[in-house]
Amino acid sequence: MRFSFPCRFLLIFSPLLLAIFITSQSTASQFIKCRDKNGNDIFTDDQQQCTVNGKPTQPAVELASNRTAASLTFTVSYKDPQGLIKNKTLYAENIKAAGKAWEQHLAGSATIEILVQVVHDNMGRHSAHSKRSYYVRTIAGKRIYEQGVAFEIRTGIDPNGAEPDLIITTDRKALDGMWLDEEPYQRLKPVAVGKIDSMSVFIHELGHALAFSGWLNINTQSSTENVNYSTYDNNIRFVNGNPYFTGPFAEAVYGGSVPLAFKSNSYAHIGDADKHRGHALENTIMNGIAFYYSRRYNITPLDLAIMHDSGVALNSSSLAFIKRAFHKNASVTATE
Ligand SMILES: [Ca+2]
Ligand SMILES: [Zn+2]
Repeated sequence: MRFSFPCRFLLIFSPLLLAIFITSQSTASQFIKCRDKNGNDIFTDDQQQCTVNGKPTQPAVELASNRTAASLTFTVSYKDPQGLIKNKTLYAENIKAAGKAWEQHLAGSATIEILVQVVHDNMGRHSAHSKRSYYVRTIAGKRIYEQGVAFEIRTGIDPNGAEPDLIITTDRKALDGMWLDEEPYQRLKPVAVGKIDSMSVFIHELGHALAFSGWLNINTQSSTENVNYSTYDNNIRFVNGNPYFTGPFAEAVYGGSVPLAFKSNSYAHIGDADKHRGHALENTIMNGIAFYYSRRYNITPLDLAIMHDSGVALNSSSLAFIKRAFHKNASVTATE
């Protein structure tokens, strides 16, 4: 691992570093799976269809994931009026390769439409989110929503048709700071000095669209409306004002509640730069501590455990991979 600058400098002053760590949020749509008045399972954004005589019908049984290896197709389109992405074919190939990196851990099948938009604020920022999120259940008055990309993969349902499922946002400075891998499936070429590895960026960003996203206000420790929560939010507890991920698989891998970013980044990241430098958390693809120049990051069991706890459908071999990483004292009885 090599740094161009002392890492503290990078962390605080490099917009490229901060860039990847900022995530935008999906829309909490009102799509609901319910039973209609004839008792048929339907999937609708029309609340009336889920109401009989003014009372909500019973929610339908949730669709189970089959745990076999996922079969995913990714399409990439661009909104880049100034033509700042020079090699669109290679850029798309990198995004698809990042999708495949997740695919090997997932179960289900879907075609995911990705829109890359280049904005002109020049913040040196990559971000990504599912365009929509879908209702899954209500727990103790909290309405829980799943990221749209995870929903489509898990269920095979495509409720939003031609609309993009996943939005990646970038800008000129972010593009300049990224080294685009010419062989993204192999990931063997040396990453340019002073640049951030494209595959690490895209795998990280797709992780936000799959699970690492939500609507918590870190100060009030609840969602803005105090009603809508993501499946990720639903696993978060605060201790002395700091957010921790408390899903059973994540805790089993880490050996306790997993600290999330607080000061250095959005809480949709693992670890905080203030406290977890040099820590194992720093190696996760979803870490909020630092992405160092010229370094490749990979999906770790902790990243996957958080995905699993957030309801993303992982396949059997990925679950086995997580379990092999369980802390030696961990005992998990949570359902898979
Ligand atoms: Ca779709
Ligand atoms: Zn991020």
